[in-house]
Amino acid sequence: MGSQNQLRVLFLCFIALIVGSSQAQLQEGFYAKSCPKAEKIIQDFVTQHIRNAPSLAAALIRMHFHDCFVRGCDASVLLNSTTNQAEKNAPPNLTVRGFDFIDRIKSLVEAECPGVVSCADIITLAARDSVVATGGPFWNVPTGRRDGTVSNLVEARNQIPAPTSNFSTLQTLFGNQGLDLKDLVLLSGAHTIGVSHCSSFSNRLFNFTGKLDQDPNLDSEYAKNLKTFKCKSINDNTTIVEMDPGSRKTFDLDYYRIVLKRRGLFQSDAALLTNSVTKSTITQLLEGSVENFFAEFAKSVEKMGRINVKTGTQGEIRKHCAVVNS
Ligand code: HEM
Ligand SMILES: *[C@@H]1O[C@H](CO)[C@@H](O)[C@H](O)[C@H]1NC(C)=O
Ligand SMILES: *[C@@H]1O[C@H](CO)[C@@H](O)[C@H](O)[C@H]1NC(C)=O
Ligand SMILES: *[C@@H]1O[C@H](CO)[C@@H](O)[C@H](O)[C@H]1NC(C)=O
Ligand SMILES: *[C@@H]1O[C@H](CO)[C@@H](O)[C@H](O)[C@H]1NC(C)=O
Ligand SMILES: CC(=O)N[C@H]1CO[C@H](CO)[C@@H](O)[C@@H]1O
Repeated sequence: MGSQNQLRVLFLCFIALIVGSSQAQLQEGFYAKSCPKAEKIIQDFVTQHIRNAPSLAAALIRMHFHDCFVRGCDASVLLNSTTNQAEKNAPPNLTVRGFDFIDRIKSLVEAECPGVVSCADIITLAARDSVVATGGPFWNVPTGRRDGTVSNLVEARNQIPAPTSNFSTLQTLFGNQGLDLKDLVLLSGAHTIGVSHCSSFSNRLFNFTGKLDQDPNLDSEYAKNLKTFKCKSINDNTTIVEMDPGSRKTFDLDYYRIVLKRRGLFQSDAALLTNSVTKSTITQLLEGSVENFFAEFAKSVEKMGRINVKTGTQGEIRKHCAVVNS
């Protein structure tokens, strides 16, 4: 190596040092020294419990999405309301589940290494482990997120897409988070697992435009079936419906087949067919292998997991995930 090259390398190292110290980054194995067993504790707990309660997997990946879309992935979704109304109490969160589950993981991790592992990383890792436990892809999760101290209902209401969202609203809300149309399609693919309450889509069955009509973009046979066997009235807010009937516990490409058949439960699912880019992304995914979908899905979730993260000295490591440290 010539001395000029050596100098150049030295200079680059120097720059890297400055950048590195002023703005900490997420990194794989962030807890390798400070809490080497953390990832394993989380993975074992998730794997063990999802065997008996597979519906938890869906709850956890959805929680990660709701967390990241409001103030970044900072576990703000876990905070209880105090003087203000927390995200938890916003309409989209009425149906978010798994809070106790995260609390139980947190206490195991705290017992191993107190005050080290953030609630935000626990959600992110548990979401990945849930996808794995339902037969989906594994990916390495960069860690080092810190927990936020603010949770606000109005922000959740404004930033998390609603089941009634049309294409342009979805594009805007995902765009606001630095996510593109490909990410929108891939992340929506998580609807291959889990369930919905009738109330999240019953407008499409009973009163779509206020004339006691049905959404023409929902397959009419399927609508009839839902009204006969599942969602018998517009006031039913307790019955749940599988989003991928027959395989709600397996992570696969079915969601996209369902959407193409116009059997996605939400207007937001149907909206993916109203734009040429998202529509062709769906057909391409279906033409490709499941391995291809897995790799692409993992990339998009990893990207989502980087939204507006707090690192270094920002935020805090909460002691209890539901409350900020005093
Ligand atoms: C594109 C915008 C999206 C909208 C409008 C949307 C909306 C919804 C709604 C309304 C439910 C049913 C809630 C209920 O009634 O119980 C639901 C469930 C679910 N969503 Fe989404 N979602 C979107 C994107 C996502 C993303 C990005 C993910 C994760 C990567 C995700 C994962 C899930 C999962 C796994 C469930 C099932 C939850 C369970 O079984 O408890 N969704 N979603
Ligand atoms: C947070 O709220 C839940 C539900 O209201 C409650 O069960 C839990 O004890 C609260 N957690 C803390 C740490 O205050
Ligand atoms: C999509 O929904 C938004 C919000 O409800 C509305 O303002 C907008 O006009 C709709 N766009 C289209 C193309 O229908
Ligand atoms: C249907 O929607 C219209 C307009 O929003 C409303 O006035 C009416 O009460 C609704 N009917 C039912 C049965 O919910
Ligand atoms: C549905 O939920 C609303 C509040 O969101 C409640 O007032 C109503 O009683 C519920 N209906 C049923 C049938 O449980
Ligand atoms: C889990 C959770 O905190 N759910 C809350 C969602 O918001 C409603 C009020 O809008 C609360 O009653 C729920 O407890």
